[in-house]
Amino acid sequence: MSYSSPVAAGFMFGRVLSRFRERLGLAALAFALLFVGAQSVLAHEFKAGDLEIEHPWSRATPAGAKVAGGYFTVVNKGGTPDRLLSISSDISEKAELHEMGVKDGVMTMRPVSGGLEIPAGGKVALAPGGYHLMFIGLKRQPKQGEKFAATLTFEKAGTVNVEFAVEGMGEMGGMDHD
Ligand SMILES: [Cu+2]
Repeated sequence: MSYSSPVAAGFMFGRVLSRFRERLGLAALAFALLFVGAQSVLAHEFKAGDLEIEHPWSRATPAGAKVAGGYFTVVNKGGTPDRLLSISSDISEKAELHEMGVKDGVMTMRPVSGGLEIPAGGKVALAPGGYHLMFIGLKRQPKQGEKFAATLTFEKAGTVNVEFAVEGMGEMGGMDHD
């Protein structure tokens, strides 16, 4: 079979696409879009200078919750260390970098002062149970499936606009902070 014109090719493509959609459903279509779109649906990353910020994500929060966590991995491909200095987002009054640890047998969180170093050629993961961002004073509840914008400021790489993908509440979704 050959396509004699772009119009015919487009028509055939449309036919194939609609049949494909019928047979495999929307989930498969979303997966197919991974290979078409510039930015993927499931994984996403942001670049600034030598830094790559991989898959920023947050959790949906129960109604009335005042805080939400923020997580991602920063990869430093450069030859000098950098430092995450500050975070801001329209979703909350303020955002802090926190560290989780055990003090006197009790899990505690405390703000990290002086920023978080991203070693040269290394990476740092912000994840539940360790370093994380805290969006404090939520202006609304982040909903599962949406993305919200935030700005990260690094000492050398400067300011990076990222989007946090909101995932389900999960086991630790209701954790409290002071
Ligand atoms: Cu915290």
